[in-house]
Amino acid sequence: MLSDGTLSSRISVNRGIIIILCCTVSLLTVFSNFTGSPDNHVRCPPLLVSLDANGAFVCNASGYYDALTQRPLRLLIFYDKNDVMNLPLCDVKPATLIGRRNVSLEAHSEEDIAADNPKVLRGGRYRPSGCVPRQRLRVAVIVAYRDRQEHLQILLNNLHPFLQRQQLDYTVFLVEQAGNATFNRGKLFNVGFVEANKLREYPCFVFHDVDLLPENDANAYSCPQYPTLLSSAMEKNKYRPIYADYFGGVVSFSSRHFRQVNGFPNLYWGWGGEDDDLSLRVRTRLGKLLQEPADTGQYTMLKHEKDAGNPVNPQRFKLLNAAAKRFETDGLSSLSYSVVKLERKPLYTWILVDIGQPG
Ligand SMILES: [Mn+2]
Repeated sequence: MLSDGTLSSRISVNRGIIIILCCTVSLLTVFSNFTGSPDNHVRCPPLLVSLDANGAFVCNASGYYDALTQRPLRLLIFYDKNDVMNLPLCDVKPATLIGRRNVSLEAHSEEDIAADNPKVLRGGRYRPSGCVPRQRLRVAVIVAYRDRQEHLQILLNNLHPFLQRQQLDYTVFLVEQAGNATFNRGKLFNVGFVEANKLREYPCFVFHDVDLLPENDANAYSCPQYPTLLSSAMEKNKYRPIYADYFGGVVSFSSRHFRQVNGFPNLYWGWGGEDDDLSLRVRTRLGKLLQEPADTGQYTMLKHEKDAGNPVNPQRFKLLNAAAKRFETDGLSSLSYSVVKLERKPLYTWILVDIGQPG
């Protein structure tokens, strides 16, 4: 475990680290009051603990600090449950799954949803307690968003219980476009990818529309061999396939593959096209994309009026025709934005972002 990756991933809490306050007297002696060392040689032990952190721990010369708040952390004791208690790896199909069920279309307040999901940590994170999530079960769920409060509430009310039943180590990120410029779904997803990875390294990403509700928890929000269309069967389409190589709605990507295709295109402002561009990127670069089988990829789409901030993009066919020429130059490699606000809300990490306007 210690050999993989960077310091921040090494010490990140996603290896099933928990706090213990008893039975650890000897360890306590070793690590208590560890807040850095005067000689600038911080070892940032892999087994440690924080009293006041709820986020990504990063080590620098003066000790650990919280990546989000930039505050130094008071460390007590951490240990890796996997090492100490020999916990099993989480099952890919855990016994907590219930299969298909009707989604709830009720819009509860975020406070009520948080109360109904007491195991969800601030920032919209959950970690299973009885098992250690495999690498591909550590997931950032990115929701592109603007001005759909009711849809958001309905989504969160369905999504949190759904994801917990899947025994994932997950965090929900809400990436909200600031201002009134035309909506840009692809760019918001790119921002979510970059910002989430700054807070913690996520091996797996799910990019999620706010108005799609998964119906079947056998539809795993994790990362199989290739990028996968999770929303393969929509109720409004009588659960039939949308069209060949459709890749919109809800898709999953390993971080590695998302980087390999240079992410979403940034150039599609308004409705349509960015998903087909992404589909093309995946098929060209990676050779194939997967689709969740129709008997598990069922979704309910929330109804909404035509969205004035997200008009159909008349440029989309023109852009798509020349899409292959832009894979290298348009995407993660050309992404520019500025974060207006980043805040850990009870049910999600909220990223309000200025992505500019159509240029
Ligand atoms: Mn929609």
